[in-house]
Amino acid sequence: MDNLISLVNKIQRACTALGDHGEASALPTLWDSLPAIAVVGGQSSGKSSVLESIVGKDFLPRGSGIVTRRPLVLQLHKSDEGSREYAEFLHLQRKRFTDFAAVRKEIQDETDRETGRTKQISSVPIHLSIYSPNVVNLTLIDLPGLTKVAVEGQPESIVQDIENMVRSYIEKPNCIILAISPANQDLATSDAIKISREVDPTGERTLGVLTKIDLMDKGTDAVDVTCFVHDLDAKTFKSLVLDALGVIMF
Ligand SMILES: Nc1nc2c(ncn2[C@@H]2O[C@H](COP(=O)(O)OP(=O)(O)OP(=O)(O)O)[C@@H](O)[C@H]2O)c(=O)[nH]1
Ligand SMILES: [Mg+2]
Repeated sequence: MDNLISLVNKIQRACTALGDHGEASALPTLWDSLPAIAVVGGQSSGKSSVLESIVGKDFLPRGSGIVTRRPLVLQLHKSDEGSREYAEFLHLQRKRFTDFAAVRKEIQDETDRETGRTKQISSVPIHLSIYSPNVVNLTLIDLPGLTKVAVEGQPESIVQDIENMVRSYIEKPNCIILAISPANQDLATSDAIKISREVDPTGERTLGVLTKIDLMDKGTDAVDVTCFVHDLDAKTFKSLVLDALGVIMF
């Protein structure tokens, strides 16, 4: 299995180097047949924060407004116990980053190189590899958040452009979807659930993730929120969660 993951990682890097990153094209792309795990959700729902929690490091640009503006393909490589953690970008191959604050800065700078210092987006992914004894071998994809209106400096088409880009990643049958919804909003308004239901109606490859549990109103119960999605009564749902099925809460 480890050999297979390592092979997929190599092919993914080769695809990016060759400019094949799932853009709409008349020809089928190799990128489209590779397995991936992608986060989707509304802007500022906490997608990048969830990926940081999985890696256990503070290294992604986070904050209010549009933050993630290019897809980030994050490859995690488990290294030998006791070895030093470092990060490497595909566009800066000779440089090893051991300071993760510098990794965040490079992601921001590399985003600006493609889009300028604007609020615009680009579908050209940034490739980042992290080598650490504390990670599992996985490839995760961070995506820009879905929005409803264009803000100053953005073209009118941005809402549809982001949706098309997100869709191009998650509609692949071999993409596992981490559908991120903030728990302090009604789940009936969740962009993540809306789009993931469209591309994966049976929920076979979708995992719901609730963020911002700490910001829920006093007296509200996260289990009530989640029962809505699963159409279950609270007791059944609690037993399912105990069996570690369905929902992760950050
Ligand atoms: N209190 C609280 N804040 C959170 C939580 N998760 C994320 N945030 C904050 O919410 C803001 C947005 O988080 P991001 O991780 O940047 O959200 P995102 O979905 O990646 O945003 P975009 O890339 O702009 O779409 C940041 O200020 C985070 O610190 C949470 O569980 N609790
Ligand atoms: Mg983000």
